[in-house]
Amino acid sequence: MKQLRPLITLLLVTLLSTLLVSVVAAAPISLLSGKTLKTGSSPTNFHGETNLVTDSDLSTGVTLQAGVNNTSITDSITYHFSSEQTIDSFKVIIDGHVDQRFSVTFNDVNGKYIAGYYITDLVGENGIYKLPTRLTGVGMVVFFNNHTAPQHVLEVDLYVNEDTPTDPEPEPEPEPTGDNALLVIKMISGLEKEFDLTASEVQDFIDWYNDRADGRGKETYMFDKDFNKGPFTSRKDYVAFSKIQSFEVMEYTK
Ligand SMILES: [Ca+2]
Repeated sequence: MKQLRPLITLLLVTLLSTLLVSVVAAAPISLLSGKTLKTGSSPTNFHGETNLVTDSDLSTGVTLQAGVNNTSITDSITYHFSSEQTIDSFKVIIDGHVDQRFSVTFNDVNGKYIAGYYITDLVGENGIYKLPTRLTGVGMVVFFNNHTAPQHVLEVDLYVNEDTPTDPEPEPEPEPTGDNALLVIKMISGLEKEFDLTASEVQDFIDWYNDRADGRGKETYMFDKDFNKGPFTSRKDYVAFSKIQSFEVMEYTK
């Protein structure tokens, strides 16, 4: 049993990650819920309307006759969108469905065929079928009974995954991320001072500046220049807060 524990832990971790991923993954948005769909013999010949297949009630539905080429037979349900849609999955729940043929066809706004699927060719889960590929530019959907006997359709729907990420909050103050940065300080006198610094040195300066702006810290900031020292052991440059007009940080990676 002892040897099993790491395996069980691994399984638990995997399960938890899967759960987390499904929670984080965007929820599909229903495109047909509550909509009124048209019933008829074809996508252009209608006999009536129904909202019994979009009422989220599994005790209500519409019976579609066996699909035939006859304008008086109701064997399909159609919905026209007023604008182009993107579809990732669909729902078809048929009373007592086992493997009877039933198709879902997607056309564009002009009625041109985009793609069509038999629900028996897709793997469904609780009546939801994921499309093999995302469909775009969909203007119309047709649910059709391809079986040789009537089928009672309880619910249909189309879904698009909400996966447009929201814009991240802009950083209140950009933090230096490059390895090195050129800090250019413009003094009130018009003089510009340039310092070639590491990211953490720039951060030190920004921290000092922000503190100083809040009335904390020293009036002057000291830069220890380790470049262009010449004959001197060190060169220090002092910058007074009250003399700074503005400063700019230009990051670069060496
Ligand atoms: Ca229903």
